Amino acid sequence: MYNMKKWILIVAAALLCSCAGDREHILKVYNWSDYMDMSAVEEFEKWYEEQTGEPVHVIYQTFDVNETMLSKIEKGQEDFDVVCPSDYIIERMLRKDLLLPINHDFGETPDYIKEHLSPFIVSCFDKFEGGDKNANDYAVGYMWGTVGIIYNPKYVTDEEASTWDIFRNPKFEGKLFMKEDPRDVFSQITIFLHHDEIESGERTVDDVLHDSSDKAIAEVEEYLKEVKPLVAGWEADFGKDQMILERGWVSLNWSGDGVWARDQAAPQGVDLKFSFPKEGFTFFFDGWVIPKYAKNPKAASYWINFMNRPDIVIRNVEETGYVSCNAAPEVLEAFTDDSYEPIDVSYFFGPDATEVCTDPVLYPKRSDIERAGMQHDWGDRSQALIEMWGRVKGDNASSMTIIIIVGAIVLLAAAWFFTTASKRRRKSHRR
Ligand code: SPD
Repeated sequence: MYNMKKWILIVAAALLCSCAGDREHILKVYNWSDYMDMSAVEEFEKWYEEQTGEPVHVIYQTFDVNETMLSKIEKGQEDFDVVCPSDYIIERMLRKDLLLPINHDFGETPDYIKEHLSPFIVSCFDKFEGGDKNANDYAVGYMWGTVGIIYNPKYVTDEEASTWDIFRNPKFEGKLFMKEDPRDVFSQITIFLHHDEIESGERTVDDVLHDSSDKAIAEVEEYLKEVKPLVAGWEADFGKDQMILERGWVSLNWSGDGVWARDQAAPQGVDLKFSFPKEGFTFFFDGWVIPKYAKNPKAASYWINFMNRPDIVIRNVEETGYVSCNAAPEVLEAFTDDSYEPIDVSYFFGPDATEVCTDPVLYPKRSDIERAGMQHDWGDRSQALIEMWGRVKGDNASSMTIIIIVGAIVLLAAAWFFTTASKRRRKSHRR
């Protein structure tokens, strides 16, 4: 028996060692769901081996909200090699010293990042509030976009969809979808509630977005409690499908999901549009970063570089509907389409791009971008927002719990009734 135990331990230790040894050939990627052409993952494995002579196997996992990803790294210290948080979470990770700098030493391999990253993205990353660190040294933009409203013009007018107030309109009861993302929802609603001050110049969108006071949170809480009875669902990623199926008419959503849903719905005869509400809105930047618990930072920086190779950029944009942070000429060409009116996207592609025929949801025109603001890390105040969200959503949870408990009691009672009745029948048969 003792020998048997000893052998089990030896085999387990050998297995553990061999796994640990393999870790240098494994790349753990943690990305948003529905955020990549998955054939690029396999292609990366081949490309990496060609470039470095070393094999690599990608383990690809997904998340739906920033906070899940952050908690796995911050609290769980999980060893993801490369992850894709949004702007304000990148700031938090910088401030908490959770990131490694990106190494641009690619040997003979071209540096696609430095070659083609949009100057707009670099200047926005310069404004990240990461303490004494510049976000451009620790993060490379992957996709960016805006938060707005996907709507179905069969049921909703352009006028109705031009304001965040649409979520309080009883006409759309049971047809409204809200993002299950406290921070993105908070930001749009607080902009809406303060649009008078923004219009009068008393405050800027940025001032309003920095305001994490109890008062600001209470105002949004009140608005959301009013909205809640009208909402059909709070969704992390299924809102776009609900819109295609016409179960939803209005959805607070990301522009990339707007493009994707619109393009999927059109062949089915469903028309979907995306609006940039008049009161203002936020834009977001999701970027690749290497957490400090990474075990394969070399393959991680090659991954980030590969994600900026123009053909991979184009495939990922086509697959997801989101707009890349990469402004290579091939990308501009791929998304130029004469069926659109010319718009000014020089802020993104450079001074020559003042009249480009491109999709204005994918690449918003300069005047729309000027109405948007960026979200920042709230530090310890983030907790107050999460608590408010819990209070707004909480009633749902308790009524659901009551339904489950009552359902379980009814089922148990029915089971007890039928078992006793059949026992009684069998007894009376025997008699
Ligand atoms: N399908 C997931 C797309 C991820 C988009 N990220 C948006 C982040 C906004 N804070």
